[in-house]
Amino acid sequence: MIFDILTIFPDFFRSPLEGGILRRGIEAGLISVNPVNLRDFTSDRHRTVDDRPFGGGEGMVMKPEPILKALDSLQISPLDAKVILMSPRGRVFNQSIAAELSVERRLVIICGRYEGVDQRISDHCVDMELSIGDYVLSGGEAAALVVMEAVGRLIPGVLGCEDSARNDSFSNGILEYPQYTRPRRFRGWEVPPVLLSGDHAAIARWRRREALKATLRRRPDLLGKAKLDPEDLRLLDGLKEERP
Ligand code: 5OB
Repeated sequence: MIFDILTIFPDFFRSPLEGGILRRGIEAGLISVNPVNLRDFTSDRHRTVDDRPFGGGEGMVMKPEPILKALDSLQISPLDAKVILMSPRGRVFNQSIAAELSVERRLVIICGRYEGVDQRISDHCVDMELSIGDYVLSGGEAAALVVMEAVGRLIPGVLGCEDSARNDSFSNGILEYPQYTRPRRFRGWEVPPVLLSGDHAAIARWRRREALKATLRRRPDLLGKAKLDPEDLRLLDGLKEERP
């Protein structure tokens, strides 16, 4: 997978690419990241990438020319790449969009700044606008990093087998069960005894119930789409009874 990142802050991506999952993918030759500086595609002395909005109003808008020139320089064919604009107006990113994008050969990610990007870029050059949630950011760079990490780890071979099995936990649509490690007793706080019992079936039942309980209490919105079997539904009925 090639990630081309169009940004006025190419250095923003330096240290995140030097460690973690993206670095592993890069070293294994499965991922390459190409930060493209939009200022390299300006032709004035001040390397201007923004201008005042037509119609008046606060703030500045990203000019279309540098973005279009940067896109042209990549010589992408529409068949082997998707162009994504990071924007608070986009579809809200989630695990199923990450999975959808992980099968692409190349993702071009445009990071907006200022009050936004000239709409003609969206209308004529972009395949998908993505938001990472309902909050204000000064630019799309941090959002682009989130997308790269979530997509990158789904590319076959990027994670070790142990980690890739753990993907399945969020993919079945509910929250994780709580985890504990040594010591058994810490400042008087005990680990749930069932986890020390050696009874693997009992442990699996306890974990499923705790996962359902956490989801019901914290993220009931997830239960509508989750893959639940009849035993899960029975457990949920019990949990709803005991709910404070
Ligand atoms: N806020 N997702 C949430 C975003 C965002 C702001 C962005 C881009 C994606 O750019 C300013």
